[in-house]
Amino acid sequence: SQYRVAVVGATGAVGTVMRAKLKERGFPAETIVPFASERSEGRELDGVPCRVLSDESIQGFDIALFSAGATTSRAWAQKFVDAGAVVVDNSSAFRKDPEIPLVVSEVNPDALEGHKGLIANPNCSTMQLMVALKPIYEAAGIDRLIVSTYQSVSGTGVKAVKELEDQTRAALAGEPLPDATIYPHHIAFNVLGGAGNFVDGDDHTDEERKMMHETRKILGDQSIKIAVTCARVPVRNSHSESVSLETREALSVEDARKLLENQPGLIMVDDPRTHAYPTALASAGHDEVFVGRLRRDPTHERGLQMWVVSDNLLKGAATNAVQIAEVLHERGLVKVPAAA
Ligand code: A2P
Ligand code: 11C
Repeated sequence: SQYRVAVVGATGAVGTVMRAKLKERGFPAETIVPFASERSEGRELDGVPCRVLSDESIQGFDIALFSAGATTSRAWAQKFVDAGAVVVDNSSAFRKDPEIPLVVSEVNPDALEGHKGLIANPNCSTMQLMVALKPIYEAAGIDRLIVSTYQSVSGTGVKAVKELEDQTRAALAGEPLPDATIYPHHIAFNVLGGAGNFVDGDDHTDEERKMMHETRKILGDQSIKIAVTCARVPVRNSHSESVSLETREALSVEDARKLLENQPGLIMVDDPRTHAYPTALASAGHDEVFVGRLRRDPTHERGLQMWVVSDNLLKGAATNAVQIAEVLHERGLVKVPAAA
């Protein structure tokens, strides 16, 4: 079958990659129609003019991939569903809704069965963590998790990439740095110890809360204890994560390594003798999640530590959204159930 596909947020950091991945992976699309804001109306992307969202313009699609921010998703995703399209939404708008599947394609694809038209794509930092935790969780359970992230600026969008570049250029030229506009501090030559926003006086950022909530939902285990610090670093692409975990049952480092080596979508890069471990630069442009530094936590007999890196625009966002569309296609789930 050939699907009519809409990409909402098609000019953005993630939307651009969504369009490229649909083509590169050979998704059976008859048309790929880009949607963006009024600023981009009529601009041609791959020869197709960008549309603005309206009750008329959204008719006639089978699938819509959304990455235009939570406000746009809240306003328009359900309207696409009502018009007959299955929506895979990359924003945070619907992830917490217990009725809406939150899916990492290699981790919990069965959650797609019985969907009601809306499917949520996890946050990028959670996404890569899930691929690395899944085989360990299945084998030995996870009692406690401590994660520190080192997140790239492309996770914030194209404007943040420009802000990093502009500040870096000014700093190298010995000029005063342009004011920080996207982040609360300068990002060039800096590390920001609270990626995301502090909402309503919370002592965690929303980005940290997402990882805590989404991890438990995707692994289907509310009893996992999880502590998170999310940091923003002056890196263009790929999030890196220091992960410490305590399994429920005994699991040797050797067995954990075998499990990770057999996990689809995951590549081990781990040889201390040659300084081989994943880096942001080396992982950028690849669809996989890369894991290295696997070792025993010397403070806990069931503790393991590892370093998890992945391109946040690819597996962390666009690739997984397209993989969800592929699973929907393979399982005959590209259809919106009739309203009850
Ligand atoms: P536009 O380029 O016309 O502003 P990023 O995540 O890189 O910041 O990109 C955000 C994406 O969401 C862009 O494609 C942007 O389009 C799109 N977008 C923002 N607001 C709207 C809106 N109200 N309706 C549709 N698309 C929107
Ligand atoms: C970041 N993960 O790197 C975020 C961006 O909930 O989809 C994506 C926000 C989201 O800042």
